[in-house]
Amino acid sequence: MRLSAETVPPASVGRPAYDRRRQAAGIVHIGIGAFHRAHQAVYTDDAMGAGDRDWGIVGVSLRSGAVAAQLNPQGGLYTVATRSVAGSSLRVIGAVQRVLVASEDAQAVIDAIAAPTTHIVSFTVTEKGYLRAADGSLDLAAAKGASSLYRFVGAALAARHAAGLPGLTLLSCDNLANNGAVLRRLMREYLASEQGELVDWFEAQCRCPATMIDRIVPATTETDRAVIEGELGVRDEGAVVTEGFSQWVIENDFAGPRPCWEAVGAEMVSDVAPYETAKLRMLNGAHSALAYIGLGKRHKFVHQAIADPAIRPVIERLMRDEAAPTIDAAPGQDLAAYADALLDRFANPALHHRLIQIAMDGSQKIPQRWVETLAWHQERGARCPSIEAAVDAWIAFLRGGAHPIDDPLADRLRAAVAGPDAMRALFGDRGVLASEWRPD
Ligand code: CS2
Repeated sequence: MRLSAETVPPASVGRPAYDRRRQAAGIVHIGIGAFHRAHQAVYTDDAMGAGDRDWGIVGVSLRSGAVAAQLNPQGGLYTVATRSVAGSSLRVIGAVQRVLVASEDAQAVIDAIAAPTTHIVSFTVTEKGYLRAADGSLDLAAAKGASSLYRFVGAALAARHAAGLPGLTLLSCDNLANNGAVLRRLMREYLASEQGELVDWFEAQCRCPATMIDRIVPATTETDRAVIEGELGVRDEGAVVTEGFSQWVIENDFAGPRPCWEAVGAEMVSDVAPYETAKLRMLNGAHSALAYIGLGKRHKFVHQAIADPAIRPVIERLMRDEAAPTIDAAPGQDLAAYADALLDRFANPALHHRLIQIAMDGSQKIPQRWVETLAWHQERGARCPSIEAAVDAWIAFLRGGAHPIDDPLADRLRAAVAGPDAMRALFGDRGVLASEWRPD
């Protein structure tokens, strides 16, 4: 038996506190992976539970039909399992109404975004999904391709404009520095090239707030599904597993209506940058270091790597002595306490967060996680021994052959580390990740 609207879960399992059938879809979410289901969809479910209405989510997968096959037969329902040393709790989330697959039905995606009830299009398409060229501008050839977010949003904006409908809020929930401004610039570049007549309307009618999103969500495994089936009494193909902690800081700059996410734990602020920078350089920077250093020492999971006495001090220094000083903290933002909390979160043995999952797409992650910190210190004549150790571990990982390199720039990375001076080939003047930071 699959999870469905008819399922009566055990009393300990949370469930939607509102009438799902009466909600219009106010949000289209592009990139409906585990992270969205364990994070933004939970806030939205809470907001509707607290009395907000019509914020159902239409999920979109750009390429694969896997999530649609998991969720559509369950009417969009799925379980979030929260796991810590204190125990596990389950909750059924009802915010997602259905999942569309863009590669199978592009028009349905465009229609969903162009629907008058839609006010927000949110994104978790990962760093590479923004289709940036090496210099940060839009890779136009890729942006015209079949699985480009820009094509769908561009076509839907044209339909809204033609129908006299208002613009939209485009909400990036990916780990990019200045994610809102980046999305705005890239979307504008796409429109300027393909649909020039929409540029002014886009700028006047649409908003792209910045966000800092944080929750550790390992990929769900078959074992997770089996355990959850035991607890739930029915099979849930769409279940996700996560930690107790969750944070969402959002720039309060929306084009139209939005859920009252701040009533259910999100923070609406005028400037997300201090939170976003701290998260990218401390949490994600430490994560990537744990991944490459940990894999080099044959660990499999984050909690194992952080427990290794040879690794933990490197990670502590990376967060406290290298990343934290580069951050211009907001009033009340305590970076030392943040580092303490992160060490506890990494140590959570109830989550089996694979290092290899974090090691993926290094070329897309390392600039905002490590290189900005390296450059900040270099400008002041200082060095970052921990991040430098992490860079060495990345190079060893790329050279090692023990794991396949899952990265959109895999070929260029492989070529760069094949030569004698991998550091220069990666980070030097014309290196794959050339930036303001120069290795010596
Ligand atoms: C991780 C992130 O896979 C990765 O690269 O660093 O997904 C991380 O778990 C999240 O950003 C936590 O909010």
